[in-house]
Amino acid sequence: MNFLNSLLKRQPEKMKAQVEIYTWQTCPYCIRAKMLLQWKGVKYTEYKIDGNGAARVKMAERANGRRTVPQIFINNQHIGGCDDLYALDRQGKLDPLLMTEASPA
Ligand SMILES: N[C@@H](CCC(=O)N[C@@H](CS)C(=O)NCC(=O)O)C(=O)O
Repeated sequence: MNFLNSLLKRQPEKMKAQVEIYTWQTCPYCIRAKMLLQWKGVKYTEYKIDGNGAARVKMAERANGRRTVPQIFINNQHIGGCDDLYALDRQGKLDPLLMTEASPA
């Protein structure tokens, strides 16, 4: 497994950030975002907010007014949606964020 991970440039043991994602179950962008997190071996907290208007309002308050799903947070920092997550990854900025442990509250 370690050999495979190094071949695939995966470092799941280093993914220490606290990751949260707001989703709808059948939303393709949500599925795509979770696929990237799972591929990297990230543990995340998923808030399934299908049909829950109050939860969506709460999400939008945390997400600078953005109401689409998914909305993703790393160590309480708003990352944005699926496209934003993949863009960060392309720029090589996602792994360092995911490897940063949340500072104690
Ligand atoms: N560019 C966004 C697209 C997200 C998006 O369009 N999500 C849809 C669900 S699959 C949504 O929230 N639609 C509800 C709306 O636009 O109000 C992303 O990458 O996250």
